Amino acid sequence: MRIVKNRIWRVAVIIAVAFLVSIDAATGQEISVSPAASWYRDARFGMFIHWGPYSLRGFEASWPLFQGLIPMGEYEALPSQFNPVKFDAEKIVKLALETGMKYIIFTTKHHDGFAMFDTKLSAYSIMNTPYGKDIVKQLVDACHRNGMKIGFYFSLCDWYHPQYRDKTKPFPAGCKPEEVNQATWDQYLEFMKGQLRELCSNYGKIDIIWFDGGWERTAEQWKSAEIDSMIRLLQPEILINNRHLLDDKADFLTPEQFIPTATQMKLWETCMTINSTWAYNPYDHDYKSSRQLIHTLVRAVSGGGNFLLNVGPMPEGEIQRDFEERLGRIGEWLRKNGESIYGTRHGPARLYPGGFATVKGQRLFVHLPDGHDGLLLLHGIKNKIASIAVQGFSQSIAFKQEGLRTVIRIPYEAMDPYNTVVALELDGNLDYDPFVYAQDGGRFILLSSRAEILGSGMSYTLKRILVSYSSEEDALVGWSQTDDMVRWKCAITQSGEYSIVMNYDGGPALLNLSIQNQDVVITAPKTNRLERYRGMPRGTVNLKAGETEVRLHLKSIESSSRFKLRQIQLVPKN
Ligand code: FHN
Repeated sequence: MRIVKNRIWRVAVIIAVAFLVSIDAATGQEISVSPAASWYRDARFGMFIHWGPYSLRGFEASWPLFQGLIPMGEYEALPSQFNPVKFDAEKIVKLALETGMKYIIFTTKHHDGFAMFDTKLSAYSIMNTPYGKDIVKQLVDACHRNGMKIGFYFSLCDWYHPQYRDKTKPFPAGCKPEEVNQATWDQYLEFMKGQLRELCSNYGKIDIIWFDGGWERTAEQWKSAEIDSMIRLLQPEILINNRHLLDDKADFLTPEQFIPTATQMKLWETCMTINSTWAYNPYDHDYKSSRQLIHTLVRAVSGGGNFLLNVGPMPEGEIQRDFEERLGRIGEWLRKNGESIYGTRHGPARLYPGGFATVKGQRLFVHLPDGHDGLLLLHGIKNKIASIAVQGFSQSIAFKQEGLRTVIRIPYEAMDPYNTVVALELDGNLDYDPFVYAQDGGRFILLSSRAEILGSGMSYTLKRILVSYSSEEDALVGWSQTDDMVRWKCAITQSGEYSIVMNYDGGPALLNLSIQNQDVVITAPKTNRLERYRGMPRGTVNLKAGETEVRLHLKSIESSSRFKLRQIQLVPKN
């Protein structure tokens, strides 16, 4: 009883201190981070592993059942052939370490219900295969030996279990709540809680529970709150993701296969495949290049998120060569540039057009994708810059700082083939001025590349013409939802009437400009070729001097239309 009391006390302490609010350096946003999650926030990069008997067939985990690609009986017979004699947990953990990954998330049970661990609650497990050994235990022990954090992916839905679905019906029938009576469902929940208890009790310290498969029920039906509490009692410092459908209790959000562009108010982690399949698929050669994967890592971390990159081991337990090569390149890049990734916080939104930046104490890291012309124009740094260096390049870098503008020229020989990191040593913690100031004549040019993206549906696309900045093209694209919104911060010095001029392509669309408690409806008729990105007067607004937030959001757009915004101008009329 004392042990439980001790655990309750520790959980209480963690909750009591819970959710240290840290102010984000670049945006001033408050992000809530529990003390237990600080290692996770600093880790930035992890390995996802999807593996089970389905690897024998070289197709996706579980989903071929749903797609009718294999009869349930044939799929459920796969474990009888599963004997991954080349599985080497130490080798996989060492591969993750050499890649620069700080944690591993492993599929203990996917939607197919097959347990890759020694569960006493189901015969459908690794223990009843020719292999017959606990894969999860081997991996956990190797992680503990090597200082690698370990998390368990666990699917709430279980298409195998007779109390999860009505198995008298051909799958996928039988999974709906109304097809399973309450008593049977309660029995399934007891089974599921039992397996979670096994995973949280039998393998020592576990760092993350990565739920998945929640879509077939509600949080109430999953009894997610009860499960969340049970897990935290068993593993007081564990982190739990949001896929048990409890965002408020979740330690992090889990965008999948994309990088969110909007500022998130919680820790988040993008999970992504190297090709397009989570499991081993020898027919899927849709590989992302090492370059793309490094850029994705940089974009995720620059946005304040983590990147969880997936591998699907082959049937005998090895990782395919195509993946090992890419992980090797990423590891090389991180050995040279890791300081700009680990332990950093996201940098100012759009420090430079289309740019990505990370911050750690007095050091600001500006990330330049390969192909950048090396001419860097930064806006808004109030600090005095003590020095500038390029990671891996010994010579100092010339720069000119004039007020809030800093111009840097990176020599070609300093550039990295994938992503160049320019490290600015500041005279203190980053003091960033997000405001847009008037050009000569009092005109404000609110560039897309200076906007902070608040909406959910948009992506930021930059097509840079590497000739000079004045001809650079950038635009905010993908406007489709009424909560798609961007904001700028302006320092209005001259009160008076201003014309609103918009440079865009596409339409028709209807937008709303909110500024100093005024809402101006802006129409965007469909542009013809000559009007593309030309400044179009869209109305007027009276402004007072002072710091001003300008928000533009979509009111409506036809589904067949697209809208690409390059900039909004506020032009004084007098
Ligand atoms: O259906 C699963 C899928 O197989 C995979 O596990 C991903 C990883 O996040 N999650 C679900 C799809 O969202």
